[in-house]
Amino acid sequence: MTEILGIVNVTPDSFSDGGLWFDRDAAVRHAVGLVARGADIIDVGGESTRPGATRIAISEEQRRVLPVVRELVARGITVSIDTMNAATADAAIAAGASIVNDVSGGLADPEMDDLIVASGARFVVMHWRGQSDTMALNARYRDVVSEVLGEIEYRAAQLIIKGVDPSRLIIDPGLGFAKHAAHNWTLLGHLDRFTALGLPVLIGASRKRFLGELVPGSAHASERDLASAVLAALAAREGVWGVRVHDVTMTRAALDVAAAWTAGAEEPAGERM
Ligand code: PMM
Repeated sequence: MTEILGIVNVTPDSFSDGGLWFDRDAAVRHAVGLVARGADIIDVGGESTRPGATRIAISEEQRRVLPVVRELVARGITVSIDTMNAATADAAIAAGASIVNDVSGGLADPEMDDLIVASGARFVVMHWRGQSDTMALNARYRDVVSEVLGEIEYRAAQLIIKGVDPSRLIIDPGLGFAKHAAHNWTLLGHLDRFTALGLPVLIGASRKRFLGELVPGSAHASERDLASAVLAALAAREGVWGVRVHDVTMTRAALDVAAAWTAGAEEPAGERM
């Protein structure tokens, strides 16, 4: 079954849900609700990565996320920490987080690799070409699939050489990060190249701008949930390990349909009820 990572952004400015879960208790309540609706993992982030976002102090990031991580772990929830800072990842792991979801794949903080080697946590190697203020300039590719794949493989190999067991790695093409809509669709159309690497693949497409460009009348991010759920189902059929989403209810239904379809395909065609 495809894992659902439910997003909890403890930020005042994320592009789709900024400010909604900024208060600690509201963030915890929201996360518990996501688990009740079918999330397998909660991805907690304290810093917005939307295009043009300004970076915040590490102390402020930790003030936002650590109490939420602690509270969720105490309730038996599997937590992933969405951070580019090794110090925050370290503190979150100490608080019980079991996955570090670094949108820079370890490139933003030179301390991140060593922390991951030492920590035993799982690590998301997302494709990234620079902070959000330079992202648009870096969206240049001759062959987007081969370049994104090659850059991810290079990062994964560096981590493995340093001592990270491959079973701890998850890869992510980083939709929307230094990618225009056409790049995202080309990457999704060639997901088999990513799954063929043999590492679990995570897809984060939920509510992103390229879905808004496709679906008329979805100027507001929350109007992109149906498109996000359909995309999750198609990605699941391609064999991805997980999807990172805002609307867990719709995603759960979409993934259940995809799983039933896959099970149907495994039945002998001539079977009579
Ligand atoms: N996208 C965002 C944040 N974190 N993590 C992973 N692994 N993959 C993504 O695509 C990704 C991410 C930006 O979206 P948000 O502002 O809705 O959290």
